[in-house]
Amino acid sequence: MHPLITIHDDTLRMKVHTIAIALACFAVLTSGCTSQGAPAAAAGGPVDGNATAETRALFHNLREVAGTHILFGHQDDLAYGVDWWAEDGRSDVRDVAGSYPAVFGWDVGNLERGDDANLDNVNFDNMRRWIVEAYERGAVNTIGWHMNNPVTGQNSWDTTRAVFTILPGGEHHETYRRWLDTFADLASSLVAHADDDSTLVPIIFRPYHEMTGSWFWWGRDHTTPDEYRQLWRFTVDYLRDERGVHNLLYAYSTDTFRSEEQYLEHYPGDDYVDLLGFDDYGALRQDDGVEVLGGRLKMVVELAEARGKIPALTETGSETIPDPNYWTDRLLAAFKHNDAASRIAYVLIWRNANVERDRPDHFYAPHPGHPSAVSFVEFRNDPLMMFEDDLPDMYAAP
Ligand code: BMA
Repeated sequence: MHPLITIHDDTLRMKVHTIAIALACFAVLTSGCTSQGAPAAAAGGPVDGNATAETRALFHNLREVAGTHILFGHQDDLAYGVDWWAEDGRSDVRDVAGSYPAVFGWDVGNLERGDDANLDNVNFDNMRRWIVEAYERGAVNTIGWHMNNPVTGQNSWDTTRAVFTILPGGEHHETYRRWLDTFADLASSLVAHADDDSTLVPIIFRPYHEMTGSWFWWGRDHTTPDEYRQLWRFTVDYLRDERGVHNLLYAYSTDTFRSEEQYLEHYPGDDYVDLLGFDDYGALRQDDGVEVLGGRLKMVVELAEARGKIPALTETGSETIPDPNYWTDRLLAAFKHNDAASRIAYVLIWRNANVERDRPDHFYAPHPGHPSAVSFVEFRNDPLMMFEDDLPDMYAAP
């Protein structure tokens, strides 16, 4: 839990608030304040000072939950499983554990091309519907973007240098704005409770992930940290201030790293990031993986807590889960390796590719009959872990 100073006197509280805003504004005089007077992040809120009430509540509730529980997440959970495709209500995780995940991961790669479906063939209309349904059941949604290379039009693994071309003044900057428009339109179309008190679904937006690796065009060897930071800040400013999208939390998500310095090398600043995460598929393959992952989790949790941000393990998993005790003896053991490690807000397990339509042997969560199902149920029942059925109201103001 995060220690909070509680001020009970309302007048005093206002004064403290005003002084805090004045100090925060002074500190960022060059970068500007939000229309509410302070950079929202400096005032302890999300980077968007005009975030919707539900988005703000999600930010605070994720920070609050981190420390007692870890939400379990799964990529594309509602879209397909190892042996089914687009069956409404279906989920490999629920089939095995009796509850949906608490966090649903999605990817909008190919949205920028105007396609009907993403790079893994998930239809965008279905995706919108599933995101809204998950929210209405109380769960959390996060969206990543395997964006095509804006120079070549090839996929995100085409590492032709491109970041500098989409910055303001760059050759493909206008194209980039149009690409962001496709995302702004999607985020603004996620309307829940449409018949009644309609609200926009809050989304944890996780662009340009795994930049400490070099497999994507925005990766370490294909851009400078400074260009990366400029791209990030432009993206936030454009979506928030020009397009008026206010249902996003912004997640900075590296791949593996060896030090705090390396973790923060591309960090665009506290005013531009709500969540500090990392993707790690490598650690638990090593013999000392529990310690290695436990150590990285501790580093990110401490960095996030020092900044008032949300820590998370934004992607992980073991392809085909060869170790039947993976969930308890590896993953849960890493979360329990040290006190700090257990204070991440969520973990997201990668997707269960459909065997017939997509890729065989590319699944990361169990499906019925898988040898790790017993360990998964034990993991699901551990008091540290939260699935959808265990969630408190993540969208109520704390
Ligand atoms: C990768 C793999 C690919 C997939 C991509 C985007 O890790 O799962 O098959 O296309 O993510 O989801």
